[in-house]
Amino acid sequence: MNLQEFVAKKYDKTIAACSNEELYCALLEMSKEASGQKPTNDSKKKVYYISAEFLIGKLLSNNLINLGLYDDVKAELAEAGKDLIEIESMELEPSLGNGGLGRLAACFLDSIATLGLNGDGVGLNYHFGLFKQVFKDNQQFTEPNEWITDESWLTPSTRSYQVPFAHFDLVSTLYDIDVPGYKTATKNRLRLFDLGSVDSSLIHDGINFDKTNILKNLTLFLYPDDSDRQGELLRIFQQYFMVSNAAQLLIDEATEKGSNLHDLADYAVVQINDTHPSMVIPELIRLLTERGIELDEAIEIVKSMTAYTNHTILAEALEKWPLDFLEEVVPHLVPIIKELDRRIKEQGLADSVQIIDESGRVHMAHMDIHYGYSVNGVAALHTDILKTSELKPFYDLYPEKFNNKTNGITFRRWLMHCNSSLTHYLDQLLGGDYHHDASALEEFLNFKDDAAVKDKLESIKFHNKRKLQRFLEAHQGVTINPDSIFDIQIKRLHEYKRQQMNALYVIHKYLDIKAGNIPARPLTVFFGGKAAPAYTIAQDIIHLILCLSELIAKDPEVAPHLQVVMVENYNVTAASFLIPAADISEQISLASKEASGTGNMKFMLNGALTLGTEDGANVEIHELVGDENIYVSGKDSETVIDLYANNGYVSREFYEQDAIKPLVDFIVSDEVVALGNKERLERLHNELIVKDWFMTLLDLEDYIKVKEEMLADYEDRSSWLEKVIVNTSKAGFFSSDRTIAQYNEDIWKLG
Ligand code: 26Q
Repeated sequence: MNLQEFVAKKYDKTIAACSNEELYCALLEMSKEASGQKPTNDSKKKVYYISAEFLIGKLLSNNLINLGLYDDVKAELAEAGKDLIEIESMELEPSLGNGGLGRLAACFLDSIATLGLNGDGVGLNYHFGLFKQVFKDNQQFTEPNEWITDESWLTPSTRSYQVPFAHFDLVSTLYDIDVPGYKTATKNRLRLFDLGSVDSSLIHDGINFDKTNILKNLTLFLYPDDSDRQGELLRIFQQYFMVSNAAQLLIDEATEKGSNLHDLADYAVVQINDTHPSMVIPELIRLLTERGIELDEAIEIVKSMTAYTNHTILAEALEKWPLDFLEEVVPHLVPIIKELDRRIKEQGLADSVQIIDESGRVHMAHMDIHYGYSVNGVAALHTDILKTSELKPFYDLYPEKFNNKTNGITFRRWLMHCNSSLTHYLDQLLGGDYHHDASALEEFLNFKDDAAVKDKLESIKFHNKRKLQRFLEAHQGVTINPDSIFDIQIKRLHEYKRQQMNALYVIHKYLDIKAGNIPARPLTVFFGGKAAPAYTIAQDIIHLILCLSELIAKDPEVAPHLQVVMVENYNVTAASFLIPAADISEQISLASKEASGTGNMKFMLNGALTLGTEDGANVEIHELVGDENIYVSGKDSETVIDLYANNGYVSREFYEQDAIKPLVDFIVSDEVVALGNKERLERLHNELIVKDWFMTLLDLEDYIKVKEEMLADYEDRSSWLEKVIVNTSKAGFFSSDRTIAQYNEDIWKLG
């Protein structure tokens, strides 16, 4: 059935007579019907990708692309004078993730489905997801993001489980979201568990709510990635609810297929996405013993079917739950966790590898490593650091468990959907092989000296800048200059990601222009990202960026040459407009701290050049494109790790240097303070001078130098575009299809 027939049946109207909202609902229903007709994969063994986050983004266009309906629908709409982009803007974005880890899970589902593997995502259906960010008085405020509407991608299922807690049992409901692979015969699913009694009237003043009323609050919100100790009990409730449901689901599905539970590992493998789902290990052991399996055997079964992915080396992000908390929420897991710990203690191993430490805290990652069969990092450098430093004692014990799986991104969303102009052009030049086999993009290298191709790439980039211009006008009423260089840093606000270093560059540029050095071409510096509400310094960095943005916009001497835009409520939708428009991709984390990064891969694919440190997957980008086609600055990870080990970094020594002091002091200058909150600016200023834990001032001078070189190089358009071609050609390695093929080959071993 084509769209016209579908609309005639649903509304008794022509496409032209429908509102955009009606067309959105019709397309949603049409896609759900099309994926509903596909069978699920029924092969014996299945992977359960359990994750607290799935940052899936809007689904309409991607599902249409994957179902092979996109081009026809677009043509039908165009014929009726309708625009798919406008219809798509009716869809609300589910914000079921904080950032990289959640977005990775979404890319992985697309690739698992596209490769025809048997696997589902399992998580929670947060009614309001992550908070919505709004700016007022140059500061961040938070509001609930209501994304679930009457017509949605969620399909209620009849599955339901009883989940025991200390003082009550809860009964879950389950919603499925279909994940159609790219032109595949079968479909996969995202299974989101929920609780019927959740009640949004609990929310007051922004995103505050009664943290104690579990029956009403359990799946209201996703926790922001922060170090806020408040609400930890609720997080344990959420995590256990998620994993108990997942464990019961996988046992049921395996049993339905004929498992006698002794052979459960032949039917199911669990990928534990960071430590948030780690309680699945004791929960599976509990459920197996409850079903008559001896403890020793249950432990062995679970050991052979659980695999753990580490996404961070920041010590403060590694979860350690106090035993008291677990006693309060899930007392029935505590004896199992203690037994798992006892078996390790019995071996007389070092303190550093114990599950329960001397303060009675349960180290979730340690439990995963001892009682799972695989531990992986998410980029080559990250896995090396895990082996040689952060998890070294574990690597010494179990070298065979450790493996690297460099992250990837789905090209369906991050090229074909967000950059249709470039996609069509690549199709013309290379044919469509790369849609299925990303390594075929290398053929694009043949055009690196072709002037006509470079002209076309220039015009595609300009077109994408215009699209971003329209989006930002509509989204937050900001006007940008599409003839300027677009320099973009979009990611969660975190000190280690060093948005503050980029802000110090902006100050440098501002002062330089004030001193009469007019740049060859205007520069627009974009930032986007949310700061966890409890993360004060991250809020202060946003405040500085917003103040600089206002200061520059109001200065007629500087505004024609420099603009700073902080995109409000940065999310997957905003990313899909920003990335295709970028010239410069800012990836400037302190070396050793960014496990991988995945935005870096999206920018490279879409023809932006990386300005980065030797960190995470930047290292692999560097290796692939070569020195000529990337801009690297800053100290390397070995130097940084040594500095930490020897307490060798003293930020004040750098602050005192002539080139740095005026930039840092500008944060508390009269002109900035006049636009902002003195307390915030002074706190940030002081932090940089007396602490600067992530060594901003160490790398600042080199960063400014390399960025200036990069801007100068931009003026040689032919040579710049040659670098662009190399970057896009080499991006094939970062397809999540490759990553998932490796997970399957080395870890899951699905038939
Ligand atoms: C922990 C405790 C309490 C509340 C929240 C959290 C929490 C929530 C989310 C801790 C961490 C996260 C998310 C981490 C994350 O997104 N890590 C990123 O994972 C990407 C995919 O592997 C990498 O590319 C990034 O480098 C890494 O930062």
